[in-house]
Amino acid sequence: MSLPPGQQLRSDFPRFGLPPYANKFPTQTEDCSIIISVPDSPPLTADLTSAELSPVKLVADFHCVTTWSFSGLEWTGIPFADFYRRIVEPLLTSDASIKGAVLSAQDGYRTSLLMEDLLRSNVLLAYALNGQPLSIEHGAPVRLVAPDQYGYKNLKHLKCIDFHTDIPKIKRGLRAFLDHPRARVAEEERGRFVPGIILRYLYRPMIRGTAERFRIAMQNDERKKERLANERPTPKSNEGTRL
Ligand SMILES: Nc1nc2c(c(=O)[nH]1)N[C@H]1C(S)=C(S)[C@@H](COP(=O)(O)O)O[C@H]1N2
Ligand SMILES: [Mo]
Repeated sequence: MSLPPGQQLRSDFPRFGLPPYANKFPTQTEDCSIIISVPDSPPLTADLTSAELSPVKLVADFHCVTTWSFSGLEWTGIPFADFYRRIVEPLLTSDASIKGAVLSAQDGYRTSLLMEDLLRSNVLLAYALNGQPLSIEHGAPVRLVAPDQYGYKNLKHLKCIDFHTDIPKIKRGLRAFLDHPRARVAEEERGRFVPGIILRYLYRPMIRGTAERFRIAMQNDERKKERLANERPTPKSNEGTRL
C-alpha cells in the first residue's frame, strides 16, 4: 500500500488531537443533530437521521498531520454534499455564493474548510465506525470525515456548522501559523507557511507523548464516570431516607 508523502503506518487508531483538548469531552453523545447557520437566516437544527438523508459506508485511511496514518476505517454517515444540497442550499436567501464553513465541536475545538474540499464525494458527516456508533474516542456522536484532509480538519463531536460567503479565518497566532486553509494530504499542506517536508520532522517526535496523554485522559474520564455512577444513590435508597 502506498501512503501519502511523509506518512507512516500505525498499527492502532489512537484517540488524538491538540494537547489542550485531551481532557475535554463531549457533554452529549447520543443526539445526531447539528446546528447550521447561513448568512441572513436564523440558525436551524438538522437531524442527520432524518429520512430524507440516506447514509452510506466509506472505507478510508486517516492521516494525522504529525505523520501517523491508519488504514482501512469503515465509516457510516451522510455524504456532506447530499446534506448540503438537501438541507443547507434551500436556506440560502441571497445569491452570494458560499465559499467556506466553520465547524465547531462540543469540546470547544473549531476548524474551517473550503466548500470545494467539503463537497468532495468522500466527505461524510459520520456517526458510526466499523459498524458501531462512534465512540467518545473517535468523535461521538457525529464527526466530519474528510480523508483527503489531515486529521485536524476531521472535527470530532460536531455541534455547529456556520457557512460563509468569504473564506473564514478563525485561528490566530501560532494556531493560524499551523493551520493550512486546505490541509490536503496529497500536497503535504501540513501548515500555512512552513513547507510540509520540514514540519514532518518537527511533528514526528510529538506523536508518542500526545497519544499517551489522550489515552490517559480518556481512562481518567472513564474512571470518574464510574465513580460518579457508584456514588449516586439508587432511587430505592432515596426512598428509604425520606421521612
Ligand atoms: N473536537 C475535536 N476534534 C478533533 C480534534 C480535537 O482535539 N477535538 N483533534 C483533531 C486531530 S489533530 C486529529 S489527528 C483527529 C484525531 O482523531 P481520532 O481521535 O479519532 O484519532 O481529530 C481531529 N479532530
Ligand atoms: Mo492530528
